[in-house]
Amino acid sequence: MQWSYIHVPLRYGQGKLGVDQGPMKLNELGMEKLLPTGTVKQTIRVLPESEIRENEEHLKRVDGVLHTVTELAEVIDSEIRANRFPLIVGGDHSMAIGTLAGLAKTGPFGVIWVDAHADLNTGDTSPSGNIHGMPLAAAMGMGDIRLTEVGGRDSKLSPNHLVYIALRDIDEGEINEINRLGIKVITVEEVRTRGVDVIMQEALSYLRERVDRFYISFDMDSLDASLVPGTGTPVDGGLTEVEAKAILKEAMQAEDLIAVELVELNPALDRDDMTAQLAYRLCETIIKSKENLLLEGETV
Ligand code: DIR
Ligand code: MN
Ligand code: MN
Ligand code: MN
Repeated sequence: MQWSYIHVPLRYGQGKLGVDQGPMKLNELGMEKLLPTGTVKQTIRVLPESEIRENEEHLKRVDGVLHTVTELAEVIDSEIRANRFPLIVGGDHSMAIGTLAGLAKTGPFGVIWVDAHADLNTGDTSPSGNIHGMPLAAAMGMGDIRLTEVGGRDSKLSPNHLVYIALRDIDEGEINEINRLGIKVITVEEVRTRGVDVIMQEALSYLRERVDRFYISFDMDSLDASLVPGTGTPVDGGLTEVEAKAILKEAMQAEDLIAVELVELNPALDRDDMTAQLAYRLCETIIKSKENLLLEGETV
């Protein structure tokens, strides 16, 4: 199996400068060395600042987001068809509109969304107008047509094909939708009291009853605020590094995992590169968990 390493230096889905530098920062720390030989590397294009209009109150910089996610959807689709395993690094979480749309082109799939936030807002419910708080709504066909139609008209994701982990800062409109749609939520408290093994087995069985493949999207703000100054919206009460690594490891060792995404590393907000170093260590877990499994498999 070949890896596909995809940079998405997108920041237009939120208001803070610097999140576009996340992917390059990981490279500076040595990502290239971690990636197995034969990895296909590419960077998705992002519109220059000069082409961005800042005038849309409830869907900020939508043209900038659309440009990049439309291209990302195409790339994800072709990488999956080429039988490669995408590791997608961002960039803000609005990029997942492209990932979700791209994956949907090859059929149904499940999602494990590790995040402090539900990212289930629409332009109507969003308190911020930032599109990084909207990717899951867009994938489910809710909200502005420009976002829901990325990669085709059909809905990309069914609400019961989604499991949230580490959710703890949810907007009112999102709470209503989570309840209305009956979306599965696993809190940090549950991760801690029941253990990562148990909650991951539960999440995977839940998805496997419904779909035969899944992807994991990991927002750096799922970690506790004390660990991640270098993310745009840190929230207290989050995961420890050990818990995050264990979640990623269990996901990576699942044979039905088809892609992994790591988002919202903002080096400009960071303190002594601590968040970047942590993101790098998570990438190390991501890559090694799958590679060791492949090596074990190969020696049998
Ligand atoms: C908030 C923040 N729910 C919003 N979302 C963030 O603007 O919609 N997502 N930070 O990662
Ligand atoms: Mn690059
Ligand atoms: Mn997010
Ligand atoms: Mn978040």
